[in-house]
Amino acid sequence: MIMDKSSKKIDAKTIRRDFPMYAAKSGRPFVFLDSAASSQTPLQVLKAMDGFYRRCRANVHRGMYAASEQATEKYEAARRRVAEFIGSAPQEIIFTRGATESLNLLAHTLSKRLKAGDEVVLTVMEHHSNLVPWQQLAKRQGFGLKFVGLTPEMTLDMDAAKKLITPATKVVSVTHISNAIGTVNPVRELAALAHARGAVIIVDAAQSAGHRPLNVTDLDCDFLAFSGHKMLGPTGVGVLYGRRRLLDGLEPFLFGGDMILEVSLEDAVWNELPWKFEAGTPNIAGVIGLGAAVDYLNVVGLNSIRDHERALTAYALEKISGIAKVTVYGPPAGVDRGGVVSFTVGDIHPHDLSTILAEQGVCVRGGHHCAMPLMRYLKINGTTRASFSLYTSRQDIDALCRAIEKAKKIFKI
Ligand code: C6P
Repeated sequence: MIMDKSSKKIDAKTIRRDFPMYAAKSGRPFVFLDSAASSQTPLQVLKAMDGFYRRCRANVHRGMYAASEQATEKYEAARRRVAEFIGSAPQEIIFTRGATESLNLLAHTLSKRLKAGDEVVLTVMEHHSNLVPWQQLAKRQGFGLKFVGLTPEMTLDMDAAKKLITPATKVVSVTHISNAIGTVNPVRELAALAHARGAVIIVDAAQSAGHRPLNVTDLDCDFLAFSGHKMLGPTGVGVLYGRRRLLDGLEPFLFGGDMILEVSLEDAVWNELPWKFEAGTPNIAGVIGLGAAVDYLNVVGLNSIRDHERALTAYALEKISGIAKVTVYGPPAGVDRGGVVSFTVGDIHPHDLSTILAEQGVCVRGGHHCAMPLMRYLKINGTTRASFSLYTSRQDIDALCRAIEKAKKIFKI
């Protein structure tokens, strides 16, 4: 696999040849600005999954026959590629259904050790998947939750984080990049604060994986979660990374199938890592597709993708905030951001605005983005969000701006 570590200018028009959705005819322009919800999938990923179903359709780790052995080899090869993608060992990569399942797995297994007086530190910008599991478990078990707020620039308030992370803190769990406002959190600094207090740190990388280089050693995180479908892979597959020594000490989350080494009627012995956490038949085609997505991203180059998205975000911030009656949320231009621009237009409800934009072929997300507490914190009911990927072009952003102007005319603002 050729990994391109340099940064080359991405030509979205050329990239789009690999994405069949851009060739599908619907009678409307296809201005796709909703990659934060789910990305498009390139042919290379579709082919890899098709190859599994056509040529080695069998279960993994079970059959002694060729098809099963080939399926197992492809499945484990994908694990090695994902491990390399984030700088970990293959034993530290657990395949799940997505970031939500990875985060639930962690909350359930880690909270078994928590008791009244212990604390988990989150931020006000967490996606519900990294909030609700902790909230529910805190109610059941009596441990406390603390939330780091934002600065006026909508970056994480690190002064508050320093005060909130104390010897009572056992877990710090933060999003790497906010799906709702694009804030990039200083994970390495947070990891240092957590580790100094003897706590572990979980990083929700759902919005950073596939958008910029990701390395667990550089981040110094203990656990990391992400989804395949947001990084050009198929739906229904995700990743949980954990430091080996920590995963070794955790109880499994789900029971049955491959996670077991030996069972008697009375008890069971768990398989070794990573299979200890992979109960039942996994999403084999999904994992193979995810491996192909990693290959695709590596060939284009994560630095190039990051720089492409940064340039688009700067362009979008300038163009969108230049429209009268528009309020843009998130860090100002010049501060590092994910490829997400969230905004409101006058008092148009974000659902109404996204419907009008959709009529013009512009696909965005409108609403609370599964980050309702953040919306409340910002004192708004939601935003309209445009989000980018390697196939996004400046023309898409121009089309969005024209569609916003049209919506303003319709709503007479
Ligand atoms: N955010 C969005 O439109 P799943 O659904 O399990 O693949 O990912 C959950 C998740 C967790 N953390 C973050 C930061 C996320 O952005 C998401 C998914 C989508 O913003 C769908 S709500």
